[in-house]
Amino acid sequence: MGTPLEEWVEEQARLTQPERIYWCDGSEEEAHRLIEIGLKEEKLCGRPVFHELNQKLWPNSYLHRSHPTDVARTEHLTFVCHPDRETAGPTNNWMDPKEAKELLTNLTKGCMKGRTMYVLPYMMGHPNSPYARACVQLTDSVYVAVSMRIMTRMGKQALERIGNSEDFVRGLHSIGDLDPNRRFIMHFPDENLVWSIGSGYGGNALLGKKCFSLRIASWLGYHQGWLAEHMIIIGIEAPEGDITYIAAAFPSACGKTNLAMLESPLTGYKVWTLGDDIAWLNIGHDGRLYAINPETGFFGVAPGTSEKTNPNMMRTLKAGTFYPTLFTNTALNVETNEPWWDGLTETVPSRLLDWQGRPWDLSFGEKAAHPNSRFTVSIYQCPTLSPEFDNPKGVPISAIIFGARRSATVPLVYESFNWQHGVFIGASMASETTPAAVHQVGVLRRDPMAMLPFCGYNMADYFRHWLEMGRRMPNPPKIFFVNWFRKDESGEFLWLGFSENMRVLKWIVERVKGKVGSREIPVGFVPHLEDLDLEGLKIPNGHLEKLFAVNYDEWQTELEDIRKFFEQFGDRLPTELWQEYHALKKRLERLVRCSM
Ligand code: GTP
Ligand code: SPV
Ligand code: MN
Repeated sequence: MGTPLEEWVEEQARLTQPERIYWCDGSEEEAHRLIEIGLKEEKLCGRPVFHELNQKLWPNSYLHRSHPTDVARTEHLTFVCHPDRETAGPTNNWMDPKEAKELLTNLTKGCMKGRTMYVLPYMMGHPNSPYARACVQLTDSVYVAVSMRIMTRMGKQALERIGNSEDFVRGLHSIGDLDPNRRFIMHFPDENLVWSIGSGYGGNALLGKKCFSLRIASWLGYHQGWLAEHMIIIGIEAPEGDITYIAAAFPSACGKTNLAMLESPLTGYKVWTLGDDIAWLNIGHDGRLYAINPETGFFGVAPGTSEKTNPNMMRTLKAGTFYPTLFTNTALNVETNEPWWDGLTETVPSRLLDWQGRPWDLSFGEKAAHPNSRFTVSIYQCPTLSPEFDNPKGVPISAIIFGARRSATVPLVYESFNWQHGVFIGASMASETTPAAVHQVGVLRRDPMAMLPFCGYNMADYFRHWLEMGRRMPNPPKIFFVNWFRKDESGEFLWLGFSENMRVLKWIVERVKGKVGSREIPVGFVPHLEDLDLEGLKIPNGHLEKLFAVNYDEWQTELEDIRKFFEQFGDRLPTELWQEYHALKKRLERLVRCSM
């Protein structure tokens, strides 16, 4: 008899029938070996899984091209399999667990024939953290194995933590035949199990990330009194040397990674990076909210990343340590053997292969790099990594920011009146969709707390849990909303964004410290314009006013859409959210009466 882990692995091997089973130890030597396998042996669409990039300019970097139908998360193929549909709620795809397992068993039978099954033991969270979880993922993709080693703490410590116990998070992954008709990402929250077949793409295949650390972990958090959130964690150092920690949620491809590594244009201010995608939030013994980032890497959007927009990411990508850096579905500069994407350089290189490896020219009518092309890189290479990153306790959060991509309606920044109003702001937020998932891009959809695709249970219960968390903290963090993406009539961004977002962060920090006042408008508190540090910026006349304008008609449409969204949850929706809804409606009515 083996350990429960060994027995589970054997059972899965009987189902998937791999040619060999390989237990990863997470060592540097092993990473080299896995890269070698990807360069020489393992093939995808008839070519090696990895292509070695210019090692002088991009040390330890490799290019991966995924299957052309497998380039983003597939929300329509992602299911949360609770025993009953109501627990999954109206915003999740649901399947009965028994039915789901039958379906998956059929798809998984023999799917690893002739392939290697990699056993990846890993920790989400620092091994010494009381909040960390031991997990094991099985996969038949060497790209996934290498990616997981960058994104998680892989190896011995996880195995030691599991030992003889049954208490580990299980992930079974196979790329299957990459047929989208046989692709499913299924979650079994009550069994701590994720089962994913038919995709090798990031969020569908790196099962420690969205699948466990958000969908399953949010369910654990609901029962155990904590929160798993789609949030960055940063520390903002002020000229006095003190650091204010902030967590911020934005939907996919709406600016988290950029904000997490922002290089401050304001003298004396510095941003320290702790996380760019996921935060686990626990209430500490002192009644404050503590955040850890369970991951150890960035799986970041390539397009738009450059020395100008995100110099710290460029340094991270080129740091070249013993962690490999992977590029997925970027273009390739044939002359220099470098990765390339829109925005990386001012001029387009003369000879490019597109993300599928085809010679590219402007007449293609399609971008050379896929709009959702990404890099996978270790957080330990980040020059702004906070010295607190490995602190098992996490960092105390003083402010929570929700943000979205809204070309109209929503001001640059506003503050909630209190925690309950802040939860309403988060619960009612919407954002224009991006290429991070397979769907129509640029469509406005409600995306509460940036968790629509990631909350593993009924979002009405999730909102109630948020309200309850606030009641348990004597001084809960202040809640803010930001929108870097508001546009003028000609479709141009009104705000410079990127590093200039520091100016908004500064106001937020000063609000937390009680150093500046604010002005009340119907949606919340906004800055007195003179309190925003805009030194050195040239902002065209009228832009600031437009950035903070509240348009009655636009907000009527907004209210209507929020109402429809909330109504789907029926009686399950906490009454506090309806109270906030009606209060906002009233404040807006007053606005129109005043301006008449
Ligand atoms: P996920 O990894 O999908 O969760 O995305 P993310 O939220 O980390 O988004 P990221 O920072 O990678 O940014 C996504 C896209 O938005 C990139 O193309 C960025 O260049 C762009 N972007 C980020 N911040 C800003 C900003 O302040 N203003 C504007 N206009 N664009 C931004
Ligand atoms: C996102 O889509 O929010 C990502 C990329 O961060 S993925 O890992 O695919 O979820
Ligand atoms: Mn994300």
